Amino acid sequence: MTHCAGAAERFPQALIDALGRARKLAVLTGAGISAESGVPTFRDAQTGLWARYDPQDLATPEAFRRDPKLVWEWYAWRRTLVAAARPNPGHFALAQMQVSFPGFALITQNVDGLHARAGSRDVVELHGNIARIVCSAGCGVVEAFDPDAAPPRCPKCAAWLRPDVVWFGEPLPAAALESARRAAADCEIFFSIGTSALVYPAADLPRVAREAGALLVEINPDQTPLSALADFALRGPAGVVLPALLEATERAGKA
Ligand code: BV8
Ligand code: ZN
Repeated sequence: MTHCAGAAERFPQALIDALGRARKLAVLTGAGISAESGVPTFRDAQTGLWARYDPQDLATPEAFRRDPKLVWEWYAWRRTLVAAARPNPGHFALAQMQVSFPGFALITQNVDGLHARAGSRDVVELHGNIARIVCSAGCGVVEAFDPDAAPPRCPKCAAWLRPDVVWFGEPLPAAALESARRAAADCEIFFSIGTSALVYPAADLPRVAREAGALLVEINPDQTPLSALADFALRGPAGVVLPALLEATERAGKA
């Protein structure tokens, strides 16, 4: 069921009723929820200097081995974008939902840390966090390094430092993936918000939830491969739809 939702629009009553009864929600977010904070999505044309690179070519161990300086500078540019960004009403609505619903799991593919900055707790970061810097040879998180080196070297073993994100071809953190799969299997309503549903294994999670009997709600201005599977496809920007949905749920006497 597709629904063009926005602040002025009414939501399907069946969705409001389901939210009124639900105790356990699981939410998966992608780059789209940070679009209204000014953080380019993964499949947006990168702006300026980076317009000629495909993020999927740069977010790989091969690219880092081939040209560590280019990859390090791409992430340094993205870190400045993220540091200048502010959480938007979509992030804040999810932080509010975590308070309103007894069971609420927030799983993100994003590496920008904006959910935590909006007040969400226990965020499951499937693809890591761009603000954390680690040794590429496994010494762990490195707090202090030469700001002018691109990339800097590990103070312990002199290997290149890298952002603590999951590159294509790398496994996701096992604990994060396990907790995301458990939340998806256990929830009554699963939200897929601002993701093109193309990157695995994150893109498996809505199907895990659906097969376990959950209602599937998609919030995205565009169609995705998941839309046909969704019980409710809310067509609109997350920063508008989520606050409106939360308000409609509160008006109906829940949350
Ligand atoms: C792995 C961190 C195995 C880095 C990222 C099947 C099973 C397993 C793996 C695979 C598989 N098939 C293929 C693979 C390989 C690959 C993969 O999935 N490839 C895809 C492209 C086919 N997967 C992997 O490599 C994963 N690793 O499986 O390893 C393994 C196991 C053991 C041992 C060794 C190996 C790793 C995947 C993680 C890659 N890292 N990010 C970084 O950020 O630099 S993924 C990257 O894409 C970002 O995290 C991003 O979040 C993610 C997904 O993109 P989206 O978030 O969906 O963003 P996108 O731009 O695509 O879409 C935005 C959406 O928002 C759009 O739909 C748009 O309409 C919408 N939107 C726009 N504005 C708004 C909005 N929505 C709401 N409101 C708005 N205002
Ligand atoms: Zn090291």
